[in-house]
Amino acid sequence: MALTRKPEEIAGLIREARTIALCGHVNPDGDTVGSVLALKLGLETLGKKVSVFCQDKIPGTLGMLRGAEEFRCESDERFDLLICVDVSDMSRMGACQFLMAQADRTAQIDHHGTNPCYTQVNSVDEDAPATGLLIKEQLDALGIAIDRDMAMCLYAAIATDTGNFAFKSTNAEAFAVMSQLMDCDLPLDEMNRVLFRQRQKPHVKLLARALSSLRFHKNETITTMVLTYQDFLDCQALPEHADAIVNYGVDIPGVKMALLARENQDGSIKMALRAVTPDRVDGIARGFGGGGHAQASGCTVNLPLAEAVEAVLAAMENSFN
Ligand SMILES: [Mn+2]
Repeated sequence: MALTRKPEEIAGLIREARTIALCGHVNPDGDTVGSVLALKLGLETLGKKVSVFCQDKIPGTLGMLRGAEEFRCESDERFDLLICVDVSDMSRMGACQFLMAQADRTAQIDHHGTNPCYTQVNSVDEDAPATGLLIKEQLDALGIAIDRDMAMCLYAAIATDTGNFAFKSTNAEAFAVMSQLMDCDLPLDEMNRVLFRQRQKPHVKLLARALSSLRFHKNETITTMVLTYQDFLDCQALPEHADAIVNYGVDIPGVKMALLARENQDGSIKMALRAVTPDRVDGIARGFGGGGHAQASGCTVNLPLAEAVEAVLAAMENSFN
C-alpha cells in the first residue's frame, strides 16, 4: 500500500468524532510522546474529549510537556476515533492494542517506511524525519493555531527524532516548522539542556568506568571497553545507563569500529558494536546470534567477559581483511 500523507482525510474523521483516543508506541521516545501531546492539546481546543495511551512509563526528560502525566494503558470506554501516532506496526502498541477493538474508527499518523498500514485511514510518509512534522501539518489542516505548550511538544518530537537537527533525514521542512515554533516563545535553551545535555548520575559514573577500560587495537582502528556487573552495582546503574557509551569509542578520529562489552547479572555478555561508514558490524553481530543496523548492532555472548571480548574482537579484526 502506498505511503501518503492524508491530513484532510484524518481532519474529516476528527471533526466527526467527540471522544478520541491517541496512542503512542512502547518504550516511548520524544517523537511519539511529543506528537501525541501536541495533537491532544490541539484537539482539545476544538472541544474534543481526548485520552492518551502508552504501554510504558514516559521518560522523565519529557515530564516538562503539558499532559505528560496523563498517559495510561487501561480503559473500558469506547471511543469514536483512535489515532495511533508514530506507531510503525500494531505490535508497537503493546498492551494498548485493546484500543483497536474499542474504537469505532481507526487512523494513524506515522513516518516509518515499513508501516503495514494497519488502520482504516493511514497518513504515513517515510520521508518525514519525525512524526512531529506530520502532526504540525495535521494541526494546520484543522485550522488550529500553535500555542507555546504545543510548540514545546512539537519541538521535543522533531528535535529528538532528527538527533537535534543533525541526522541525514533532517530536511528543510523540519527547519520551516522550527521557525514557526520559535514564534511561539519556545524555551529553546532550557529544553535543549534537558533533552540533550542532562546526564543521569549513574550514567556518568558508569561512563568513567567504561572510559578507564578503553583499549586500542589493530593500529588504533578498533576500540574496546568493558563494564563488569560489579561496575553496575558500584554505580547503582541500570543496563540502560550504558546505552550510547560505545559511541565514545567510535567517535575518536581514525577509529573504524568500536565494541562495548557489558556483563549481565546472569553472567552473559551483551555486546554493543559500532562502525563508521563504509565499515559495518551487522554481519559480525549476526555471527554471534545478534543483529541490528549496518553501523550499530548488538549480540549476547555466553562466555566469561575476557573470552567474549577476545572472540568478538577477533571477528572485528578479520572483517577488515
Ligand atoms: Mn518517530
